[in-house]
Amino acid sequence: MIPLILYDIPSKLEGSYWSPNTVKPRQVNLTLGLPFQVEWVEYPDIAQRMKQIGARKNKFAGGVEMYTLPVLSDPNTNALITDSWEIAEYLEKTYPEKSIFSNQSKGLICVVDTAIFDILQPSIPFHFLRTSQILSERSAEYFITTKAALLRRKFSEFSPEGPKRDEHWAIIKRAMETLKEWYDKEEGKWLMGDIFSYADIITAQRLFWFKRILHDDEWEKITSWHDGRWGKLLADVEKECNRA
Ligand SMILES: N[C@@H](CCC(=O)N[C@@H](CS)C(=O)NCC(=O)O)C(=O)O
Repeated sequence: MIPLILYDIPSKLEGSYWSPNTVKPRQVNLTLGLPFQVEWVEYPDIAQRMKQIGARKNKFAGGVEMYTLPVLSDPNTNALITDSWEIAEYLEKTYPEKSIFSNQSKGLICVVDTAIFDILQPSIPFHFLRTSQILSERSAEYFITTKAALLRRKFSEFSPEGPKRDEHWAIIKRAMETLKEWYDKEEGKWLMGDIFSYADIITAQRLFWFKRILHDDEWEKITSWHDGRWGKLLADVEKECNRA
């Protein structure tokens, strides 16, 4: 089998990986035991590089279209796919040795994906602030400019220390309490009880993002909540993905 190519965004961190969207297909590739290599693309180069390889733009609510990563190229089938969800569906269908959408759970996992996004979204300016600090200088400049336009606020007002930052932390804490309630509904460590699924990869991608971008004491704060279950869940998902 020819290795797949996963297009990802680099950072200044050791190991480079940080992006919550590109980590999902990486974990699916690992789960399914597929060989893959990474092509790193800095933020300001994404559109040009994706045009070059013929990838399509991603579509967002409100009709906005833009080039985004992850993009996956599969030289075995000539498929070229934009968007982490579509990549997961493609990989499950094309390489069905192991299922990540067992028991026809695709619809429900899609709802989980949207719900996790929605409950954490109000704290996003804080995550944008921390993300800007781990990117290369070129990518950080692009990231700050585009996110300031998106949020319609100055970078210094993303998440200043004080009441605004406290509010962002309160949102993250409430979101993790909601996730705990969902996970506690079934016996077993996964959202579907004993069945590992793409839903766990979605939860883990958020935890992974937090771990990579937050300051050590901030990540420790999250791992101290709910008897340390979030650090453990991330480790469990990473272990499960690497079992292939
Ligand atoms: N729903 C998309 C979101 C992808 C996305 O927003 N990716 C970001 C990086 S994490 C991106 O490529 N942004 C390009 C830009 O801001 O120019 C997915 O899951 O693939």
